[in-house]
Amino acid sequence: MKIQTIDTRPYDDQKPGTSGLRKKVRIFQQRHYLENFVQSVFDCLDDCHGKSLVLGGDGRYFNRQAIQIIIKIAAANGFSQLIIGQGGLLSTPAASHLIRKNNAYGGLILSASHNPGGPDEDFGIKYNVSNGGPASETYTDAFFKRSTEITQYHIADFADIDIDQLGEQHFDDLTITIVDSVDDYAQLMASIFDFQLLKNSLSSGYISIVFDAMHAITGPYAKRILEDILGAKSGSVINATPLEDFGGGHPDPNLVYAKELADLMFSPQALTFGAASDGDGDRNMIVGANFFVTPSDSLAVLAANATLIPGYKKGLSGVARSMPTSQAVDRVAQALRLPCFETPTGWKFFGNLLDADEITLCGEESFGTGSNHVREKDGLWAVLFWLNLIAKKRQSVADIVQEHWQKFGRDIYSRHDYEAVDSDIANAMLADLRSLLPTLTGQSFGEYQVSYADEFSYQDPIDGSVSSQQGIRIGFKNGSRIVFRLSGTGTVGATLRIYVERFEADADKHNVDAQLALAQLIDLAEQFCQVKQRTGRTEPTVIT
Ligand code: VG1
Ligand code: CO
Repeated sequence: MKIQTIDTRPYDDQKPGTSGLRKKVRIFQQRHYLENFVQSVFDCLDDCHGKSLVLGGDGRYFNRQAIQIIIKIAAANGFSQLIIGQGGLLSTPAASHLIRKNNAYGGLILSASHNPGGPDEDFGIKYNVSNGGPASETYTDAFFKRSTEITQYHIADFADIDIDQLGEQHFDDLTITIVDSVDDYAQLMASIFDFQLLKNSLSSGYISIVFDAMHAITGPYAKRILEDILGAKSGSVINATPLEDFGGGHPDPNLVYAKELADLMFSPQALTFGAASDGDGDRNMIVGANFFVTPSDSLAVLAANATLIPGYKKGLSGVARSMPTSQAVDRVAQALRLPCFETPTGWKFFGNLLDADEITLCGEESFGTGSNHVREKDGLWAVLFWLNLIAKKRQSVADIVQEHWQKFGRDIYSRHDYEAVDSDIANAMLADLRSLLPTLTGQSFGEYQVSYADEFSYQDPIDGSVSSQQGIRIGFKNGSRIVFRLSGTGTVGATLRIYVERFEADADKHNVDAQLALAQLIDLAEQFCQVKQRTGRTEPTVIT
C-alpha cells in the first residue's frame, strides 16, 4: 500500500462541542480540513496498528466523500480492519453497537444529528471509544489541542472503495468489511424486547402506529424492524428514505419540525402511537393520540416500568439524567430506592456510569433516552420500549403517563430555545447572569423564593474528572427550577436554552397547559437574563 505524507497547516476552530465537531459543509470542504481533524484524532490515540475501526454516518450531504477520505487516512495510520455500514450509513446507536460487538478500537460517526443537511447546511464528525460511547472531554480536548499544532497527515494512495457492495475487500494488511447497516442492530433489539408480543399487537392492528423518520437515517431501521419484522402496516414508517438534505427539513423530532406526524396525532384520525427520530437516529419523540410525552416524563415512565420489559426484568442498577432534565426520574428512583445521578448535558457523561454498572437507564430532556445496551442514546430503542409497554399494560400512552403522574406527581416542564443569537450578546448575557448569582439566594419573587443559585460543575464519580461551567441553575424553595445554558451543537451564532420546571402534586391540576402553568417562572427567567430585551426577539425560536 502506498502511503503519502501531506504537509498541512492547522485550523484554529476544530474544538468538538457537546457531541463532536459540527460545522457548515463548506467549512469541512476547505483544503485539508477533514483530513487534519481525522489525523489529529488518530494522533491522540495509542497505536492504531492492527486495530479495527467502525465507520458510518447519517447519510447527509458530504457523507460519502468524507468516508472515502477517512478510509484512506485510517489505512495509512495502520488500522487493520474497517467496518463500514453499507452505503456509508449507520445510525449513531447502531455504530455504537457495532463497536461493542466487534471489540473495535473505536469508531468515527459522521453526523450533525438534528441540524439540517445539504451543501449550505451542516456536517459533523465524532470519535467514539472502545466502549461504543462518545470520547470523554479529556480526549476531545486533546483532539482540539492536536488540531492546532498539526503539520502533516498520512493518507493511503488507492482508488475509492465500493461502499455499496456487502462483503470483505483486502488491501495488503487491511480488511475493509461492508456490513448491512441494520442486521446487527435489529438482532440486539430482538434480544431486549418481547418481539412476539409486539408482533401480535402490531400485525393485528391492536396498536396502530406512525413513525416519522424525517428523511433521515432511521428510515431503513424502522422499516425493517417495525414493518418487516414486527408486521406494522406497510406505510407506517413515513419519510423513510434517507436524503442528503433531509428533504429540506430539520431532522429534529419535535412538534414543530415533525409537523406531518403532529398534525395526524392531534387530529380525530390519531393512531395509538406516534414517534419520530432525528438525523442520526439517537433521539426519540413519543406521542399518543392527542397527547405529547415530554422526554423527561418519558425517562421517568420507562424507569418506573422497566421490569415489564424482558431485557430489564431483573431491575435497574440505577438511573441518571442530565442536569437540565426534569426531576421526574428522581422521584421514581427514590420510590424504587435506586441511585440517581445528575450529569452535565451530553451523552459522553453517562459512559463511565454505564460501564461501571452504576446505572442501567439514562436520559436527557432533549429527546434522548438510552440504556446499557449501547453507549449512545437510542431513538428506536425508546420507541420499542414504549410499544412493549403499551402492549403489555394494554393502556394508551395518555393513560400510562397520567397514571404515572397520579403516583409520583407531575414535573411540569418546558424548554425555550433562542437560536442564532449574536454570540457577543449571548456571552454577555451569561456573564451578567453569573455575576447576579451570589445576590439571589434568599430573595423572593412572588411565590418563588430562591434556595440556591449556582453554576453546575460535575465531578465524575468513576474517574474523578471535573467539568465546570455546565449551566446556570436557580432553584426555588418549592422545588421549581430555572436553568440557563448555551448550546454546544449549533453552528450559527449562539443558542440560548432556558429550561423551566415546577412540581405539581395535585392530580386535579395535572392536565394543565405547561406554558400557562409555567408562565410566572418564564417571566422570571426573562427578568434574570433579559434575552428578549437584549435581542429584540418577541418569542423563542422553538418551545418544547
Ligand atoms: C443538544 C442537547 C443535548 C444533546 C446534544 C447532542 O446539545 O441539548 O442534550 O446531548 O444536543 O444530541 P446542546 O449543547 O445543543 O444543548 V444529538 O442528537 O445532536 O447528537
Ligand atoms: Co442525534
